[in-house]
Amino acid sequence: MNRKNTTLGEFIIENQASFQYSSGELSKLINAIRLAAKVVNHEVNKAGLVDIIGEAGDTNIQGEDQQKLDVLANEKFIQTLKNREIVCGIASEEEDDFISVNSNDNQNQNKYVVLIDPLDGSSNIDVNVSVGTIFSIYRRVTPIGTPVQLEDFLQPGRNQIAAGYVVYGTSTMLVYTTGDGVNGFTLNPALGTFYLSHPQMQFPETGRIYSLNEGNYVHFPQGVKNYIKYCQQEEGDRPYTSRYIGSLVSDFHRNMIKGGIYIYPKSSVAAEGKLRLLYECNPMAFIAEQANGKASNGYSSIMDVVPTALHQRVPFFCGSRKMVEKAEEFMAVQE
Ligand code: P6P
Repeated sequence: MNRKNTTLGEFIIENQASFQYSSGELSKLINAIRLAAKVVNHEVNKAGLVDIIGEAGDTNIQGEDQQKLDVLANEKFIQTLKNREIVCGIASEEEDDFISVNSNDNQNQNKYVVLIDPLDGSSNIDVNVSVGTIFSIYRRVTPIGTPVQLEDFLQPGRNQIAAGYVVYGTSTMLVYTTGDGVNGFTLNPALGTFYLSHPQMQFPETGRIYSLNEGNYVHFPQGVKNYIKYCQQEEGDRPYTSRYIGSLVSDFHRNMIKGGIYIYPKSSVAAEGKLRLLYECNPMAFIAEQANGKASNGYSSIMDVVPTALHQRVPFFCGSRKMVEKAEEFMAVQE
């Protein structure tokens, strides 16, 4: 059911049956993420205030050591996910290794692994620019006990069963997919309730916005340079508009609504680009494809990349299908 103003809780229950693995556990998992998102949203929204107070010393008004918000977000999501007996392992941008949940229980059959970027773009916090949380959910491959990195975490993005993001912007939204389209929920802060505000979100087939850090132009591959020049030429619906927030979730979200492409390519200073495959690119790629968009490494689908390391980076081209295809044409020619 996609009735606007349905609450996220009602939506999860009403659509649970449509989820092929429906056993209620994924619903509990999405609910856990919903709770953590509300807690983090509260902290993000008062960050500026705390910082002002924090400048009086290196502790906050409660006398606690002031934690960096991305560390705090990491702890909140991990704590919330651990509390539910449905996750066997968690990987996070903030953790070197994955965290095994209930690792002393060799009969642990909790069936999901979750990979998260708890607060992407956190360097924007102190300049009051929107940031986001990104999550990716897989079914474990090993049948029981402590999860194994290679089998359970290093799965291709094609195996994801759910993915989503929270954007802490002018309003806070949770946008996610379980493989049956993409739906966006807006938080009513007065009630602490997410309401379905953007049912069945779709990327426009094309668009006029391109998002990348042109400050790195001199380091880009020739194909990217040629694509940028294409965007800037005066012909047909071009020149396009350049919009780059420095926060993947925000750039992605705007481009999904208005049409556009986000690019973080490899370069002479970043051999594989900057973004992480497992907890940034794969979840955003799953959402993009579910919204009739496209996500690639400039040559082939991101979700077909077979991961080799938890924090590996990949070049990322993502957005309106025709814009990604055009960028891929320029990447193919340069070789
Ligand atoms: P740069 C934030 O650190 C992030 O991972 C993405 O959210 C963002 O799009 C990108 O890096 C910004 O990187 O190198 O342009 O500052």
